Amino acid sequence: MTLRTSGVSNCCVLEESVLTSDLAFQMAEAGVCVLLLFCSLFSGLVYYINFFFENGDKIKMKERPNFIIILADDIGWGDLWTNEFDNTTPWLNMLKVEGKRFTDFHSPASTCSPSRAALLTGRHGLRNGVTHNFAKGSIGGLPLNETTFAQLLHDAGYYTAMIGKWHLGHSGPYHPIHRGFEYYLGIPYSNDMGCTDKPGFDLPSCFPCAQSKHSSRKDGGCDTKIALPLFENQSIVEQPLDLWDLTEKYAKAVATQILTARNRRQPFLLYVALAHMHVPLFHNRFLNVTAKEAYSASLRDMDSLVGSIKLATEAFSMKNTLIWFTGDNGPWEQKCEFAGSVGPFLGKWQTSKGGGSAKRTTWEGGHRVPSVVIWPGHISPNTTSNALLSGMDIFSTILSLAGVDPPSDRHYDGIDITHIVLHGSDTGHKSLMHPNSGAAGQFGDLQTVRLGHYKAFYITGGAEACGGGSGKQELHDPPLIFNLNKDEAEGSPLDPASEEYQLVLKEVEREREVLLWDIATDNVSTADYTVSQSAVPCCQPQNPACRCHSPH
Ligand SMILES: *[C@@H]1O[C@H](CO)[C@@H](O)[C@H](O)[C@H]1NC(C)=O
Ligand SMILES: *[C@@H]1O[C@H](CO)[C@@H](O)[C@H](O)[C@H]1NC(C)=O
Ligand SMILES: *[C@@H]1O[C@H](CO)[C@@H](O)[C@H](O)[C@H]1NC(C)=O
Ligand SMILES: *[C@@H]1O[C@H](CO)[C@@H](O)[C@H](O)[C@H]1NC(C)=O
Ligand SMILES: *[C@@H]1O[C@H](CO)[C@@H](O)[C@H](O)[C@H]1NC(C)=O
Ligand SMILES: [Ca+2]
Repeated sequence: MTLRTSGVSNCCVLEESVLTSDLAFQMAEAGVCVLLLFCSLFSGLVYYINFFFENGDKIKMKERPNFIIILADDIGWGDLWTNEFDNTTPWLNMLKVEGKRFTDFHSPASTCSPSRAALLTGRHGLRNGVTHNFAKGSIGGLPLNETTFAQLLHDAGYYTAMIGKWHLGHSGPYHPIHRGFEYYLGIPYSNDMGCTDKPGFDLPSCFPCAQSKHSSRKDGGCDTKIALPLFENQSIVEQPLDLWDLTEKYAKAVATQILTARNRRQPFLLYVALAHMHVPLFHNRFLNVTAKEAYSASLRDMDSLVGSIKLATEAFSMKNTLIWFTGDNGPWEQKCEFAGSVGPFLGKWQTSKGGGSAKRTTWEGGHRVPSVVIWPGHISPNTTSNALLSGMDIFSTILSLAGVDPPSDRHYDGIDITHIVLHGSDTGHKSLMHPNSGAAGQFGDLQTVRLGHYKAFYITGGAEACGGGSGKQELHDPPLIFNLNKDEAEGSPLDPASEEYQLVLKEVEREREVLLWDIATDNVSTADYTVSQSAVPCCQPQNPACRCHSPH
């Protein structure tokens, strides 16, 4: 079978002849953006497709499943599978219909670095040492004696690659290439931590990168001096990167990595940490949208990238692939129309005092995130679980499915939920603690406790709201307790004199003591948060804005 393409129009002919009508129909639904993305994806890969067909269709993969973990940035619970945005996300809607959706799933923290560290290690920040965000100039990162699921799967024979945002220390041995990933393409931290030549939508809006030493300026957190770098392995291949073709680059890299694993006849782990939905927002570069439409255009762009990841597994017959999509924390409310939706989880007790109740807080909007998992033939399609779950469970669950044991000289907070994923059980965590993530208290301290459908706060505090206000930190002894079954908006705490309150309080205290004691007697790590100018990624220090271009 020989396929040839020369540009978009031929590419679309290729699709019609190769794809089943079912898939073509789904793609039509997903709209022009996906088609274009898909075309550009495959126009670069026809060589590989030729190679693949000529080498025989029936390459047998080992029994162990492939894993693709897709982590969105700052996405809101209400951004997916709600009426508000349903027309915007056809591919993620398809994931929901083909897989299992989790409605009570929580990011391990409500800000980037701690959430990602806990996802990769299955341990709270109090154990793995990462309790707040790393900076552009951080010399440290996720402590080196913490073990990521990528290291464990790699050691067990998996091909491992990461595409996207790391934010766990990029300097020296902290770079993803030393933390279990054989290949890396992505940005070392958030996409607002450096300028680009064509800035995306942000508040305040940012200037392009400086062109000369004299034109550099600083404004409202936007730095025009250090451009956002794109790394491939340990090399900066583009600085500043072009936000507007990042989606396409990531889509191509995903397909190439899947093919690499296939050619090596190894099961694979792909960790795809999207730049979407963090500000600055960007979208398909063929669209021209207003600020008001920027969020949904970006959401659609993210959805098309998820679609091309799914299509790549199908196009290369990698049916034995589990894809798990979730988010790292809730919406960044302070960014107003450029922030996502918390859905019904309004955190009313907090907002009535003037603070924001999403990202950086332990209100539901801060850490309850969308989550769905598919694995054709293994996970019942179109099912939902309301079990209390955490992003840390991904660690224990994929290791269990791969038959890999994590190191036994430390304790884990994630649980193996294969019984929920595969067998329809609905029993998750009895209790789950949420770490302080910037809005109140010491970073990382576990002062918010979920117990069944109850939630207790020993400390409250608001993040900055759209328009500026932020609620003051308040200690609560006895804690505020909400019944989420009756009050998902966390508006009115239970009466401390009630029998219900007293029963819940006893159990909350017990669960919290057990966990804190367990952490106190565990092997825990400490992260180095020292900052140095020398650690800032800069391809050409003598150039304004650290500019350089890749050779290709
Ligand atoms: C990235 O590193 C891997 C592993 O060392 C290597 O196989 C691959 O060729 C590298 N890719 C690039 C573009 O440097
Ligand atoms: C985008 O739309 C605006 C308003 O509709 C228009 O003024 C502008 O020229 C358009 N830009 C491009 C590049 O088409
Ligand atoms: C999925 O489940 C929902 C709710 O149970 C149902 O309304 C819908 O028709 C199902 N969709 C498919 C494609 O089976
Ligand atoms: C901590 O590490 C030491 C040395 O590796 C080990 O002997 C001990 O059992 C570990 N503690 C826990 C709680 O796993
Ligand atoms: C990491 O190393 C430090 C210092 O050697 C040690 O105290 C800690 O227990 C180690 N962490 C783990 C998880 O083993
Ligand atoms: Ca984030």
